[in-house]
Amino acid sequence: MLHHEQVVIHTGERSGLPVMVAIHSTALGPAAGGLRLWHYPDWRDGLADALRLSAAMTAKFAVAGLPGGGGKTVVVLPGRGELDPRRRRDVLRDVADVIASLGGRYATGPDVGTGPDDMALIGETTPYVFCRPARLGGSGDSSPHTARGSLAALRAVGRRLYGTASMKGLRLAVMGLGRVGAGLARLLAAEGAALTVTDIDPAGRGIADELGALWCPPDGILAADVDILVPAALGSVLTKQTVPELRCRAVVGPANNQLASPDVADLLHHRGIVWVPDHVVSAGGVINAVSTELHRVGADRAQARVLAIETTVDELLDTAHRHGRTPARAAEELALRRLRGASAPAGSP
Ligand code: PPY
Repeated sequence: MLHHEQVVIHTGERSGLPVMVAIHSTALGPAAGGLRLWHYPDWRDGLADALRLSAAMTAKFAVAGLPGGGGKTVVVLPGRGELDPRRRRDVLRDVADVIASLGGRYATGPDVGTGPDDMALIGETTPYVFCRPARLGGSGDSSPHTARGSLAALRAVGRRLYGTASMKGLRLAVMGLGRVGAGLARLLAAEGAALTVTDIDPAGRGIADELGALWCPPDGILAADVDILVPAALGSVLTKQTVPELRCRAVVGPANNQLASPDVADLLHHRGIVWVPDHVVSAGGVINAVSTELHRVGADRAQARVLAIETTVDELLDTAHRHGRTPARAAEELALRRLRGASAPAGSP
């Protein structure tokens, strides 16, 4: 797509760890995107993730029709375990310094490995942070909104494939029972979906029991005989090797970066499997945060914007069908159209 506008790699004064902020585009508005604290084999892998994830944030805003740009922060954690609380504070303060230095071109939020309390700490140094706890004036945990937005995307797919937006009786396999995955599984169970679920943490079995869902070991879920597969954990589950194993009619979930490479979207298409890009499905969290905290719309209007993901997916599937292309291509074209429109010089035809 486009080149990144700015990438900052700054070794934190306190933690000694490299803080990497990628600003992909501010063509539509100031950039936003979460802070990922995660383990990578090498810091360069973390940088590659920041570059990819920030570009996905640009597309997320553009397709959602919101005036925001794409950014992301990655801090590569050392070793394997969790950071101790003191070290974590140091990292968050270092991140806050870098964000403050960007003067509002970029605001952060939660991502893998971070949550509202981390945002509260960052907010002590810089105002450019979303999803602080409600008691501090933030919009709090974004995961329930991401789950609701994902359900909206599933309704559009349900309508196209089965003629009904209701999840009742549909067989869905949810991969990953973190905050978003478990929240979505709960919404689906409440609506009467037939669920199969998994997580790398065996404690997920407790959630399966609670929801009356079938538990499947993580390595079996991709081949589950279901209507829709719902990736809700870490990325790159769809590869040249795994696509031939799938037995579902659609893959629609909020996990970031589900495709190992962009051409996997074509493999899915050739197998007749509908794949809705993850940045479209997972937009609910950021839509709610930006709408309430930046655009200052009320909770109802923010919720309506989240639920509008259903119409967005409807339109993408329709465009894809009419033009014989993948929904991924349709989404990319829509994003590019909106970005080009924004960057046209004032007064140009
Ligand atoms: C994402 O949507 O992937 C995020 O990065 C989460 C987020 C949520 C709210 C504000 C900024 C980022």
